[in-house]
Amino acid sequence: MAKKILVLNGPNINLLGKREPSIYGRETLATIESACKKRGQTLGLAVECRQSNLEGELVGWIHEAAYGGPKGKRAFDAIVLNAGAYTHTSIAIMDALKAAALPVIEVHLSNVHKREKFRHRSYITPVAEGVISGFGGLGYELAIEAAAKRLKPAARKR
Ligand code: DHK
Repeated sequence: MAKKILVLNGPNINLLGKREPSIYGRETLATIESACKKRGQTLGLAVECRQSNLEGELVGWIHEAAYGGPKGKRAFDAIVLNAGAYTHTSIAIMDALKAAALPVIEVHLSNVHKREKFRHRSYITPVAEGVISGFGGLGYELAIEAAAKRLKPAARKR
């Protein structure tokens, strides 16, 4: 069975294309999500994408990824996460990721380290496999690649 990746986006990411395009680009979330699914298909992975402006909903989806499968087992094998501004504030999301104990790839469209100081701190990074920041929508595809490599290290040759 194909491994499953859950791509989660947090607050304001639904406004991509309209929102501060000089920072976040003109690509819409729908375009990014379909590119993620295509990249997943190429790599033999099933990709599901969700977005929420609510912290608790993101926490619930992380729980579901880890424990919402048959017999309370995992429903997804890895999470690609852009938690938006919750990246810099949410102990609840960090704790949910710790509890889930699934591989997490953190993504940011912008290079957060070139921006305001409050964006330099991430509660996600300490529990993530790695971080991709500053490559716009491409970052999500790179994250899917990284997840594929993480999930099938032996099968993928480079
Ligand atoms: C997205 C947001 O919404 C911001 O709050 C983060 C991140 C950066 C991004 O670059 O994708 O600070």
